[in-house]
Amino acid sequence: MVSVYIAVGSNIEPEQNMALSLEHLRTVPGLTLTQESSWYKTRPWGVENQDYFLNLVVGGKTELSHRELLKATQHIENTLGRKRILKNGPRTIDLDLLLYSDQIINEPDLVIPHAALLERDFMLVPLIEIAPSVVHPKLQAPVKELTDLIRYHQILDIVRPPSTQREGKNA
Ligand code: PH2
Ligand code: MG
Ligand code: MG
Repeated sequence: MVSVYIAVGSNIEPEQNMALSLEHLRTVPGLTLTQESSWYKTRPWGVENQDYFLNLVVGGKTELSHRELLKATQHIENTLGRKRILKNGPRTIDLDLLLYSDQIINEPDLVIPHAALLERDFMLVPLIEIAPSVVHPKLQAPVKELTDLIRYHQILDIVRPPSTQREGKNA
């Protein structure tokens, strides 16, 4: 079993699609989610003339390989109607693998740690919220010490507090 951290983002019916994607992630065989960050309302990065995003990060344990996990997340994206029309454009759901164990992976379609993890606040801040001491495998430092590397400050608001403080968490 290894630890994994996944970033979730949406700006098409984001409340609904974030909730749906979490439900799907919880049903992936071989993956157990253990942590969910707050939900952050964020300004769109890249293509600015589009609706605001919701972003969060989940943490879990998995016995899947990184390829199996990528396949599972892509399947969820497709199930939720993800269309790849415009780079950085509107999306129903985007599932990005941020960290997989302490591994450094460079494959044509998968780079871990995620190449933008440190520069985008909507990836790093929710990760720090749930796993401040997790070590970035390239920089060999706890992620909580890497906030100076953020280049894009897109977070506007927290729209939902951490799930551990939410009613019905254990329901
Ligand atoms: N994802 C992108 C492009 N721009 N902006 C925000 N605020 N949040 C995202 O998740 C995001 C983005 C490409 O994946
Ligand atoms: Mg992305
Ligand atoms: Mg993606």
